[in-house]
Amino acid sequence: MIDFDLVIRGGMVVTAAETSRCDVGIRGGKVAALAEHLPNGARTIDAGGKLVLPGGIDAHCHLDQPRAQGLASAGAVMADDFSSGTLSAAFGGTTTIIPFAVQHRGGSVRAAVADYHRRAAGKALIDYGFHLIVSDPSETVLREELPALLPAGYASVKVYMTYEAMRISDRQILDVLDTCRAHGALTMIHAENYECLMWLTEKLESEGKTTPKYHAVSRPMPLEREATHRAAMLAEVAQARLLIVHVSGSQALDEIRRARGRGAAIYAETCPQYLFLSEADLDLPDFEGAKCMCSPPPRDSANQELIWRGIIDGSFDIFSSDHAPYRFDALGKLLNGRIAPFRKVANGIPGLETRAPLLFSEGVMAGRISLQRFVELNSANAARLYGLYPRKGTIAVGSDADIVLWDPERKVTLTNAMLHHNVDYTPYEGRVITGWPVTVLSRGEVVCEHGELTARPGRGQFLKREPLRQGVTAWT
Ligand code: DUC
Ligand code: ZN
Ligand code: ZN
Repeated sequence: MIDFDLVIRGGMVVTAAETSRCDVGIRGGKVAALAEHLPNGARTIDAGGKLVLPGGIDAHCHLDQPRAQGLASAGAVMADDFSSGTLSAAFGGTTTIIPFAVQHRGGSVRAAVADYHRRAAGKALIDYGFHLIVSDPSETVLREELPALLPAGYASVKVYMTYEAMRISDRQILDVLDTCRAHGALTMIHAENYECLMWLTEKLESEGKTTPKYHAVSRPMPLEREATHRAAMLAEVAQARLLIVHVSGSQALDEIRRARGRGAAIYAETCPQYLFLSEADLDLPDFEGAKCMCSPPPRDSANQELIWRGIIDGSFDIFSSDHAPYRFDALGKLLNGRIAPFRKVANGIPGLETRAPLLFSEGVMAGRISLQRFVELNSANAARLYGLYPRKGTIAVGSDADIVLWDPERKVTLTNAMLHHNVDYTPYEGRVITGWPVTVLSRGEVVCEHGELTARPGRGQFLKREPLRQGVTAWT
């Protein structure tokens, strides 16, 4: 007879493959048994009426990145570190995060990784990995640092086509793609045409059009479309896999579909802001529009519908928050005052805790997507693409017991007061959603339950992520 530390009894267990009513037995932090009826464990949780889901994976979020100019932050301070960020993620049903270790120009990637380990250690409540942001792909980075880091647990690299201090040239993107391909790592790209958006920004400024709503005007869909097309072309030339992050609308998605039609291994991510916010939100009075400023910007309702279509039809692989925690205060969005031109306002919105509940409510409960598709987008695909599967992203014997008991009927009015991040607003204030994570387990330990923190902050572990097997270049 197996002794279980914990048994989850009588819930509806959902994975990306199937839904079945069964008990889950947990031992040593791992799923040890799945069966119609298991004996009680040291503790037994009644999951009657609940969904038993794999913990969410937020594969794109920013935490504790230092202040710097020429970035999305425009010099503002990030309000969330690994304590508040992982607390907030957990209360929203997310049990793994993959934020970034950022190489600044002239700096070393290895040193950036060491720095972010220090930032996370002793603070994270849940498990975490790091993507590498490469802003300076020097010979040392390409020939020494990345070849050492990519196989050592950091199997993904993000590059930028925009932001003065981050962007790299097409030729440099090819170098990164080629290096990632050689080591089975995935390249991620921020696709917006920098020259074009700067030209538009300067033109708008010369006309005195500088309020937050013009942020969207300065970054229209065609410049995201062009950059997406160019990024896909570069991946085809390098014969490498590429993930386009934060896709905001139909024209970029069309480019991705076209590239896939040619056989290119292009993956796509979108975020809640492109489903639930629009450019009209940037025009809120009293500079409140700055709260919804992110890049690429939210689009119109027609694009929201087309992003939903991509969620429904399988075009999107990943659903992330792009959590970028800037408060609506003098160190955050208001760093340069309430009359600051949009280019001096930090880009990004908070969303670690609301990401999965929003997708569940408006996706599953609104009848747009199945539970299987929800699990794919919420966790399984991120685990597969970023080298964590099947340790994370599913409920199977041998997997980490990262499990969320989800009440599908619970009605919740989102307010910033109920959230656990350190940002002083949520763009979703007052939105009523259906379904909420009530009990969250990380490696078999209940970390929060019915709104209470039940585990020790700092227990989160660094996750070494596996590169893709050599020779496998296409779809997972
Ligand atoms: N855009 C980014 O590229 N990063 C962080 C937030 C944002 O809006
Ligand atoms: Zn980005
Ligand atoms: Zn981002």
